[in-house]
Amino acid sequence: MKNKLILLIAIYTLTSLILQSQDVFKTQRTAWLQKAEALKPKLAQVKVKPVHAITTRPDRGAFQGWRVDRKWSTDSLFTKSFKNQTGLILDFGQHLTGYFTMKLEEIRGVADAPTRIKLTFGEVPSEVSVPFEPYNGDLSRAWLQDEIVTVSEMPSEFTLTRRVSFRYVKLELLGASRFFDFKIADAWCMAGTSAAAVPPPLKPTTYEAIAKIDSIARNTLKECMQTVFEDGPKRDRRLWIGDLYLQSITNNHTFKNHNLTKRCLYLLAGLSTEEGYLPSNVFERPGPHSQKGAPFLFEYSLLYNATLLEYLKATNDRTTALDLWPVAKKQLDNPKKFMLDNGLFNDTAAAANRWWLFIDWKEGLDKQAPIQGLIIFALNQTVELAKMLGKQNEVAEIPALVEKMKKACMDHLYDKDLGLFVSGPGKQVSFASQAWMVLAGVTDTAESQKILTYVKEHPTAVKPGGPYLMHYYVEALMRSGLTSAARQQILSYWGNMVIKGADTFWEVYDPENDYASPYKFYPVNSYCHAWSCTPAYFIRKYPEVFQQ
Ligand code: RAM
Repeated sequence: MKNKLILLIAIYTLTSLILQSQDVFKTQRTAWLQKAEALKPKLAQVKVKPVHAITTRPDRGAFQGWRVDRKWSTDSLFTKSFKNQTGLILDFGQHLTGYFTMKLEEIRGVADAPTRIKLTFGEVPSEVSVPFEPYNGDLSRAWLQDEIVTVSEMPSEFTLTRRVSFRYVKLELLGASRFFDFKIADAWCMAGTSAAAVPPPLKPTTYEAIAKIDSIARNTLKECMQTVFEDGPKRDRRLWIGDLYLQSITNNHTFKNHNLTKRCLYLLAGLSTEEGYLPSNVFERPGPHSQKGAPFLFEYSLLYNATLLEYLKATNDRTTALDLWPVAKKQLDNPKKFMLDNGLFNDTAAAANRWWLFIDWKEGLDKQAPIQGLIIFALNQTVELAKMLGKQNEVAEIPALVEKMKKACMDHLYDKDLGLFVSGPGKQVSFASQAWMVLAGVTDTAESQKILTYVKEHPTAVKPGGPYLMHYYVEALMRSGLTSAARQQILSYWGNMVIKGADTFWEVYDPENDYASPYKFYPVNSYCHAWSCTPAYFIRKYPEVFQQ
């Protein structure tokens, strides 16, 4: 027994020693995290006051069934008793991310008891209108931005410690003494962003609807640009690689805050696992850390490489790209892990091993073909990066792997009768599969045009579930020269959000279902979401298509 114990302890110590020595970036990670820290931006702050007081009312024709009803000036709120105005909503007229302050003052008698007020912040009207209880959502109930404040003295000014992200705030009186009366004397938000630059105006020839989409897309990105590129300033308020990729390419064509991208690239590298693989998302506070134990989001680790390549192209900052090259190279271990001899990635084996293959928020989407395309895309991007850095000898075997994987697409995933790529045992046809095959360069221009056209006509093709995949679909249209279809897609998809009242673009949008939510409760969706900002990228990168 004793011997067994000693043996176990010895094995444990040895394994932890081996594991420790296996921290592949042990010597670099501290410096990477220090660089990230040094690049932390100071936010530009503005004080913003509400523009109106409003109420909402149910309306079947309105987005999520709620519309702004009456509007009146804030003067009456700020001068008259709040007791008769409970339930009022302040409308700030724009999406804000920051700290909310309110001032309360007596207007009759003396505050002989505490006053309790509930504040509910919302990005869209439904969030300040529908009850949150009973809450059956999949994510923490605490993401919903309702806060109860108890004020013990008057006059009084308080600032919520929680950072909020909103356009509307509903104020409800939960308790006050009947021996005195008070008013809300003032309210404001100190709003912050790290997107300080003003991007150049669009050409005067730009169609009005496109200009509007561009301005909302920029606003979306601006709000998500805090001390990192957050996925959503309301939720999840953290850096995710997939979101970063799309934000950084849009930033390259708008705010050009390249240091923020650099900071994020360093932060992720510094928080890579001991094996050297990238976590899908990281938190900044209380100190930089990743969500240990979370499933490995395989494709996001690969999209890091694409982000680094685009950063290098936009900045020419070879020093950073060379510093981080080992991380990019390390990610290339993974695609090979579940690669079959025939060049097909074994998505079911990867998923069984707790790898998260995301592609889109879409129930029932088969991932086999889209992930195959995405891997090829990322491998190509990494080879391009290697070439720019003079490191092609370090990825010498990749081009052959790419060819093999492309051949596997044609041999096993292409349905000649349909003229489309199919995915999984059920041979599912989806927009995701066609888009990623195009972006992988599996098809030439003529073939790409065909598959992107046929998929639209296919009666049961699985459509994109949200703006994230919609971005890649539009990118695929652009890449195949279907530029007017790309323009049309942006006008109809993002344009439709504008018609439905968006100030910032949403995390999830299904034109056929305003209540769609991957989290089983639509108010917890993020309505200012990173990956929805890319119309500004397309509009500015291709002025000949979008600004004429
Ligand atoms: C959600 C967020 C985030 C995304 C991940 C995969 O939690 O919407 O933006 O990157 O999913």
